[in-house]
Amino acid sequence: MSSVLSERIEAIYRQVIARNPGEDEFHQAVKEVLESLGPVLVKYPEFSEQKIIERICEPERQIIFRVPWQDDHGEVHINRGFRVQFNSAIGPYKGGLRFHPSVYLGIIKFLGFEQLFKNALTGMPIGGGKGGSDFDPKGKTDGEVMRFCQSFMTELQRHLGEYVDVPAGDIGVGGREIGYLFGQYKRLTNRYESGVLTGKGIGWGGSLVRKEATGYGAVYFVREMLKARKNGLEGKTCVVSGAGNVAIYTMEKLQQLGAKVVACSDSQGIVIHERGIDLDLVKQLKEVERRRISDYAVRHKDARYIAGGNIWEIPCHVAMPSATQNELNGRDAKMLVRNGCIAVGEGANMPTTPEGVRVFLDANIAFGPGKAANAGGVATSALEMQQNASRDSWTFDYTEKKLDEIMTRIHADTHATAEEFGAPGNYVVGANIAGFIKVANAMVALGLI
Ligand code: NDP
Ligand code: 2IT
Repeated sequence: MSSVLSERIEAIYRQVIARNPGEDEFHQAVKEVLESLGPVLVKYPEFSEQKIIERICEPERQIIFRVPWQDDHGEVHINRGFRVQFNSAIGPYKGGLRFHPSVYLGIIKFLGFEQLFKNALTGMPIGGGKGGSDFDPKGKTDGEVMRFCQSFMTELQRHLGEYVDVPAGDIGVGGREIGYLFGQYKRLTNRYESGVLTGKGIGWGGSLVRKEATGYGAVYFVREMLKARKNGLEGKTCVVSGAGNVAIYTMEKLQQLGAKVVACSDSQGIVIHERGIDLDLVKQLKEVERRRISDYAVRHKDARYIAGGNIWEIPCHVAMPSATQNELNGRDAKMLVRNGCIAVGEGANMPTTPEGVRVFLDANIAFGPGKAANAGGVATSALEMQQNASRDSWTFDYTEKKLDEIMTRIHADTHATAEEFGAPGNYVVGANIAGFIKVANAMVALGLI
């Protein structure tokens, strides 16, 4: 990169920090993308003239609202709701809702920023957005979660629509929450507008494979990375962090493809089961009983539970961080490399710190960044929107085949883009550039809006 160019990109980054103080995760996500863009500006001078990077870093709209609700004892609680509508150049805003006590504007903005490039990579007509709340669903009754979701949607509904903004799930938002949110949207608008939310139940407008899609897709991406290196998943030992939606279906597909998953986790600790994780039990504990992963070791005496343990200390060939941002740091990455890890696929959004990413790239590990590797979830959301628009529902096999094709194509695109821009094998550069170019071209075509 010429020094003039790097100075220009540096200046843009400094401006992002100044305009968005205290939003560390957003700064981190922006920095990683900007670091990839030097060669793009050389090839496409119109992107500089039109100030595309500056515009892309500024969300189109940011909505923050009060969410009052009552618990089962009649006590009043007030949470904060967010929706950041980041970019609609290639389609309506699309992206999940996160309910977690750590949520603040910086988290939602980082997720929205990642989302707009990820969505472009899917090849589907969806823009980028993200939302959520600092509400903590843990320990709440179904009634409390329902009342919270109804209050949240009472405000959010005015900003949504199948051609406007289409939320889905993320941490703390699964099938139960999408049901309550959709019910309230339907009641307030008096419209059965199926395409306004994705991740719906199969009996009321949902798509088969959406529940499995993020995890399955991430494994397909790893399969493709290994294939490019003349290797495969059969017989590999894997470690998957988290025990939520993404982690569960990552483990399921790894097992289906002949790999052995020896550990998973939740925010309290890790469980190690050398003969292979019993996925039916994880599903029962997490999807049905909503319990802690520590209970796994209560029911399987030959499994080990370590409270507060570090899952990346467990030797494995393939690591799939599938819990949350910045859960795998430089030290963890070094340990994984030392222990023989050959591939990392990010099921979560930005789970690896910048230092960790550097370690993996320097060690020539096959590293699939979240933007590319976890795009299968939102891609299948777009397939759900297609089915809703045509009032159709596809079979599991047909939908899964489409997901596989999309992930295989995202791998090929990001691989080829990395090569074209002088960084062969670097999927971080490949994903950032391929996603950016699609959005930037649309923004140029649509004029200064
Ligand atoms: P879930 O709520 O289903 O599961 C989240 C899992 O991660 C739980 O095991 C949770 O443990 C753990 N976790 C959450 N926050 C933390 C934390 N701060 N520290 C440690 N562990 C934590 O969410 P999903 O599986 O849907 O999401 C997981 C990741 O995947 C997120 O980064 C999300 O953005 C990303 N993602 C999700 C997609 C989807 O379709 N759902 C699509 C693409 C990416 P505990 O229960 O103890 O809190
Ligand atoms: O991070 C993500 O891609 C998601 N949480 C899924 C978004 C979606 O709209 O399906």
